Amino acid sequence: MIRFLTAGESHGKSLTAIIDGFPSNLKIENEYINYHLRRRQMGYGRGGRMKIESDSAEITAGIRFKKTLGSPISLIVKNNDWENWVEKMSPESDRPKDIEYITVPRPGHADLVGVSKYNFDDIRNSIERSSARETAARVAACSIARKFLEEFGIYIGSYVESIGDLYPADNYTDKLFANKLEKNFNAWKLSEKADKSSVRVLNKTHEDKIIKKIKEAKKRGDTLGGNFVVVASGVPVGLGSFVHYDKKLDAEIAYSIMSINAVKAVEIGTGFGSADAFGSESHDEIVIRNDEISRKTNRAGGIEGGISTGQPIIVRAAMKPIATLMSPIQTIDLNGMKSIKARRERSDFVAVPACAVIAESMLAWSLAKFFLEKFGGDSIEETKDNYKTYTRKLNDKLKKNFGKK
Ligand code: EPS
Repeated sequence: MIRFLTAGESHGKSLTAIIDGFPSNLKIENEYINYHLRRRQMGYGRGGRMKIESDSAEITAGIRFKKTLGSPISLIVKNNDWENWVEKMSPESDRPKDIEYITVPRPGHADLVGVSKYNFDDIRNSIERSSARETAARVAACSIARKFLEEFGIYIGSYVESIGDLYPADNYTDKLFANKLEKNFNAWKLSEKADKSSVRVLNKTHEDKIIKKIKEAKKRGDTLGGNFVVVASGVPVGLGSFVHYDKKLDAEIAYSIMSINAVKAVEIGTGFGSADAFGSESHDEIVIRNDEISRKTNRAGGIEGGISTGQPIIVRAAMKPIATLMSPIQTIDLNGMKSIKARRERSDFVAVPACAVIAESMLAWSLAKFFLEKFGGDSIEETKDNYKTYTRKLNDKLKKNFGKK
């Protein structure tokens, strides 16, 4: 079983991740992790913090001469902004007298629920750990999973589908559901294309419209959310199971993606849309394609009965608008319990492009978790042997089993 934990406050000294359970001899280079960390920092509409940070991971355990040892891996991502917060965030010193107590919670953020739950007298204590800064540690940790999957030809990519209710005229997601993809479709190519756009969309006209809308939102002191799609290609038939609720691959993926800050909805395949269609318009006909069992369409998003079908995994998620508003909405001051406008805090205006990159990472984690549960192995060589034995002539096995009848 693989697992990871992260630690770190947004303006603390650093973020830490401990990753456990990967087999030995998997090749990992810092630059691979840093590449994905840089992708998380991109996107038009980010706030001032991304100008301060240039995230990179220091590997402090579990890897020797660029290969995993099978022992726990630990990674550190430094916060450059820490220099400006040493006094305000010190773990060792007593609280200095002149440090502001934050008493005005922002609606939509974790401010109020955090202070209520943890019995704090300063909202800063909620802000720090609930900040999406933590996702830098996730991307670093999950890049081990992503690299692991690539050894088996499993690739993950994403793109932004909408920001502020602006969708492209020709939506690529429909093509995914129609399953009309090129032979040897590689989902990473979607990210390569999306990364060239400042808002990670696949179409230039769409990008221009979105940039205009973000500019409008900024001018009004407002923020925006949006939808994004994450896809995995090369996933073999058989990850996940119908035997238990917590073995279902779609449930696992929904959990992973929903855990990302500001995500409010997750769909697998046509998701909510499937509820409105006839069965005949909803399910994917089983066909033989290039001598292999396949599906005519992929509205199921690559999962049936909690098990991967071998078709691309398609996940769509919705990110709500960032909760910090420069033209704030109404809240209360906990000091005096009077109505007041919410507090302003440096923040992003839009972070949907980054959210999609984080979702790629979480999807990689979920797939690697179920992949290793199925194929096991203490070394990557052993995992590869197990994988080959299973996948070799999978369809031939079915033919043999059923041919007798
Ligand atoms: C983020 C770092 C944060 C925010 C953002 C994400 O930095 P700071 O709070 O210092 O500006 O930019 O977090 C939020 C929008 C939020 O609501 O928590 C990051 O590294 O991604």
